Amino acid sequence: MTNLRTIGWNHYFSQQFEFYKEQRCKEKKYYESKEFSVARVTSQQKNYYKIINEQGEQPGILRKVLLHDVSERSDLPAVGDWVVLIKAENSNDWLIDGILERKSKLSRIAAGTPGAFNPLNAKNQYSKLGKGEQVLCANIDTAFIVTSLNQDFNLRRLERYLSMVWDGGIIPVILLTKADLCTSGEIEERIQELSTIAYGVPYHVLSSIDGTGMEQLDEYLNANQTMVLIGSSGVGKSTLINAILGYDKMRVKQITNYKDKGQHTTTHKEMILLEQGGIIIDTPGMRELRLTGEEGGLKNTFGDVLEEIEALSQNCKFRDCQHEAEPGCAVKKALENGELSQERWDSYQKLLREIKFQEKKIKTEAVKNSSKNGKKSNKRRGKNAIKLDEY
Ligand SMILES: Nc1nc2c(ncn2[C@@H]2O[C@H](COP(=O)(O)OP(=O)(O)OP(=O)(O)O)[C@@H](O)[C@H]2O)c(=O)[nH]1
Ligand SMILES: [Mg+2]
Ligand SMILES: [Zn+2]
Repeated sequence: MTNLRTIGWNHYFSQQFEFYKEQRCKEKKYYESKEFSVARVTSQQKNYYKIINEQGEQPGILRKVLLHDVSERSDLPAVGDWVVLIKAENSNDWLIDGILERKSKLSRIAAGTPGAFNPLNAKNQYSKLGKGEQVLCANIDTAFIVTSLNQDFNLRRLERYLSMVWDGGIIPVILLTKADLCTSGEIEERIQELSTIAYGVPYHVLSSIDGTGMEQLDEYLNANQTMVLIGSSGVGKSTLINAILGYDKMRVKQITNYKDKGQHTTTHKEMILLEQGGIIIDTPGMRELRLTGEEGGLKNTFGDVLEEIEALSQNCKFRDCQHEAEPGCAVKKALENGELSQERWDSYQKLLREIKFQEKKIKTEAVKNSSKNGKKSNKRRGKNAIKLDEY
């Protein structure tokens, strides 16, 4: 029998569950005679869910009403969500009635464009939810951003992952894999590069093959938390899980002359329950990384740049200097003499432009939709959706 606490149940959720029941019973007569229980979503493919509770893992069936009620994809359960079940009429089935509020979430814009949701065009209940924010997984404590120390290593990509994780209210930890393929000089170099972008983010140098650094993971693995591994395909996420478990549970790519030639091996998110309590979620390598979220994530990722700019701009000739073409700009000067990293500044500017562009686009769409549908378009959905370059 699974103890809910070992799969992440805590006070935050139990309080909400009480509130949920109360509200439901007040809301509709229908609920008054109902029995409620909770479960955590372990997998999701379209409308097919698997959930786990004290009785073990089982299929999770959405109440039809729920599908009707939601207006955006992100309102549907995602892996890691805690869902409330109610007992169906005239059967012993338990149905998913709703989601408890997420403590954190990892999300991105679903492939395609964040086209406006228009219920009038709905083909069916699922596709009506279109391509907005896609919650990859919910209620995560720690996100391991995995990158190999060799070919995959890319600071710009790491910045994007960091933004995504911060945005979702999750703590990032960077895992640098395949240490066995690098010389100590190369590793030092990588760490040096990393320190220019990931200030204050813990990182660990590992090798799943020869065991280097694996003991550093114990502090996370023994803390009864929900963790997720994200990163490009082939960086060794599944191999790492096998190394942690001590047996080959996950399928990994067999590469004879492994360089970084990984192709997608993991095809869907998979939740692994750790013996000591806690959960680790394996994800397929992300081919595209489009962030949703506010500038907040960006601010965290580029906090050091922002601080520097703020300090420097004290010396700009104009108080409202935009650091573009103004004369006497201290930021421009710092870039010229190398005091401020040009690459980092460019990368920050690029992401910022993308956010601004998306904000504008979303506003225009919102206006269009509200006049078309005669009602307010959903604000949350498109909010600050950023479409980022694909790697
Ligand atoms: N030398 C070396 N190879 C590794 C290490 N970790 C993983 N690999 C190899 O890298 C390849 C890809 O590993 P996977 O674990 O399948 O990568 P993944 O990140 O799960 O990839 P996707 O499932 O496609 O997202 C495999 O051939 C692994 O054997 C490591 O620490 N050192
Ligand atoms: Mg994998
Ligand atoms: Zn300036």
